[in-house]
Amino acid sequence: MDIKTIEGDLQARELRFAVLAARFNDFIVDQLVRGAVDSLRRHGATDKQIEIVRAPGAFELPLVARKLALTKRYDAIIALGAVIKGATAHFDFVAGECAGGLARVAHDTGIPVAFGVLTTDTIEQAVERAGTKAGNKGADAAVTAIELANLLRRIGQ
Ligand code: INI
Repeated sequence: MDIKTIEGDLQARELRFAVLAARFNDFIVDQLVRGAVDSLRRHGATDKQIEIVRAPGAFELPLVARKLALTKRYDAIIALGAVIKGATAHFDFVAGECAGGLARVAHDTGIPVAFGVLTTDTIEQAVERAGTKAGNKGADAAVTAIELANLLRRIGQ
């Protein structure tokens, strides 16, 4: 096919990342951070290219992500958290504000924000997505962040 295709590769050697993690449910979120950092390293990033930033909970991630994006220090932000339904009645508000807020930050600033926030019914489901049966969603979000950062660069060139 002779059609020009623009896509982002998975090379992280020249990119800077903020790994933005909620402290709430840290026994899960720490595994997402581990997966994200491991994935960035495997794709060529050194530790100097990665900064880990902690926020209180998933609800606060959009505010902190916006501040980080506006510094222009990062090519992408990887937002990590775990909102678990069984543990809270205000699940829908926390999860909804978190997802919508993070999307708005990306749209408003042009800095990619990868969504690595688990929203599950049970703790077991969260454990499955944090490095056990169902992979590691932090690692997945990191790969998305790399691809998006490279894609936006290429579109901008
Ligand atoms: N924050 C989370 O990251 N995950 C949760 O499951 C959660 N629950 O269950 O309530 C949660 N709540 C805290 C919230 O994110 C804010 O930090 C808090 O409401 C203060 O603004």
